[in-house]
Amino acid sequence: MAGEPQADCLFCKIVDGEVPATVVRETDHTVAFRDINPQAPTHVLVVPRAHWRNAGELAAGDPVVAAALLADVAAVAEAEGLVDSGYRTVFNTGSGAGQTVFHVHAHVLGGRGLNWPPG
Ligand code: IU
Repeated sequence: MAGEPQADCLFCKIVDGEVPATVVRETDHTVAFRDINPQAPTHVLVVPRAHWRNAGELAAGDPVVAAALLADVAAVAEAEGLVDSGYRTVFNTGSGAGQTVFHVHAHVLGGRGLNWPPG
């Protein structure tokens, strides 16, 4: 069921501390940790503690947590010193767009020039 922990979900396990990660920020609603395969000098993932498959399902199912997650993206960017240089926030949605972990996560990327359009 949406919002419930999923036994086979990697990010549920990171939220629970069952799988280690380099956590940079935690709130009641969210956890932020460094991506294991960074695509930029700073690459942090921000996830809700609750399991939702993608950003749309989170926003529809729990808009308070969706808003908290976006606020945490800004807080991570501030803490990582990315505000002046700029940063990118990405939600890959669906395998065709590169989503590989089906627990919604915001990628926060910065610390280098970022081209547009993305690949
Ligand atoms: P995606 O948008 O679902 O493709 O992003 C999943 C990310 O999770 C991806 O950038 C991976 O490098 C990252 N990741 C991780 O940080 N730790 C892990 O143990 C695994 C994947 I597996």
